[in-house]
Amino acid sequence: MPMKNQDYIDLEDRYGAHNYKPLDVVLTRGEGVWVYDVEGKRYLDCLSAYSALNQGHVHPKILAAMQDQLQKITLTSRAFRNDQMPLLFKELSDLSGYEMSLLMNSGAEAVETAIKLARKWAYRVKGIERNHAEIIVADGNFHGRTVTIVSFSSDELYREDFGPYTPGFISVRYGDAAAVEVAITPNTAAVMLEPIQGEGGVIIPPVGYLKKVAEICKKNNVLFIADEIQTGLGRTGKLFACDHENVKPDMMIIGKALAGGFYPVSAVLSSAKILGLFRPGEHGSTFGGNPLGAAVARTALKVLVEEGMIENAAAMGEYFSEQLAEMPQKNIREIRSRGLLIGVEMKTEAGPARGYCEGLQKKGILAKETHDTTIRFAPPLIIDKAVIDWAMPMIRDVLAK
Ligand code: IF1
Repeated sequence: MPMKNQDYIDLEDRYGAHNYKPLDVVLTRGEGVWVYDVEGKRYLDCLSAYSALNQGHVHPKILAAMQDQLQKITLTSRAFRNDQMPLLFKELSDLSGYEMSLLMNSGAEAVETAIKLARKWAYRVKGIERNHAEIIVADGNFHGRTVTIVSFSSDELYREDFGPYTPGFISVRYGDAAAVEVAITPNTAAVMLEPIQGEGGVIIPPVGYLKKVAEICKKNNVLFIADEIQTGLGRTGKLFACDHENVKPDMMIIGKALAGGFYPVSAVLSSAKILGLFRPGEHGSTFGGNPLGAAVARTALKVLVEEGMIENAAAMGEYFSEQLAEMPQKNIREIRSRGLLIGVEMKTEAGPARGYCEGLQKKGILAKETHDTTIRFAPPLIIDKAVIDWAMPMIRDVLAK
């Protein structure tokens, strides 16, 4: 007897830590916007691994690049050099306009890197007394799971049992630039924000917020750090979500789709003045900048740009959101979207978002709730109008129930 969905679920429950509550679908294959479970059922992926799959599942060109690199060399460590990482540095710089970058693996590691760098800048350049640097963050933030990062989370679920906490963070209301200004002290090193809060529920700040925060930072000699791990690399219809306001943060953090879902690659992008502060030995990672990840990321960036995925995200995002807005709205409180990052907040009386995601799953659409009331739709950026037209009647059915 071949194993069924439930057999895998039982094994996972029995032998794996229970730090997740996934939908009960066991995927075994993916192709473009589609995924298939172990019983052969097809689903439209409307989560894209939280935006790590902007290029779609198993993009053939990224696959070829990975297979090619796998046969050459996978890991050198940074004790030696490799011939892929420098090309990725150059291509990242050409694409983003930032002078330099530093490569890590997970998003949380890149966030930690940015925090370390901001503190170092505070002591070495700004002249803040050592161990006194403060970083301003926003209520409702999500930047990862390390102890330092959960230290400034406002979600008790992420934080409660994991103290003692790392000091040096001040959290202010998201979307309120004046609150940032009030929180600045002579010890402020940086302000770190998501341009749109993903986990927070696709919270889009008021127009002008990022611009104002950037100006406040500049005026007060404070670094502005954008966490674009989820919003970057085309998700919102521009390369970076900050581009919608023509804001260029002092540090830009990216991850997820940087390697198209094939491999964990993250990066901090910045100026030579800031990134140049790290001296040999002060920071690093066994796998960071490895040739396999670098080769994969180079191709993942290339297809993102050359195949017009960023423009497609803008066009299809608009179409998807319009279609959602035309549906019966009796259960819907608000639709928030930028490009293909779409949050549908349900009315509280309409019941938990989880139930709607389970309803969508039955129809062959995979979406994930965030918090109790918001359904997030974030398909790969290669989705087309025909697929949206296929999905929409089912989304309408489920959301109108
Ligand atoms: C999980 C959430 C999304 C991120 C931003 C840093 C990181 C993330 C803006 C850390 C990661 C992930 C982590 C993943 C689920 C997912 C998530 F619901 F948990 F919050 F996307 F919304 N900055 N987000 O969104 O990156 O270290 O994970 O590579 O299950 O924790 P990472």
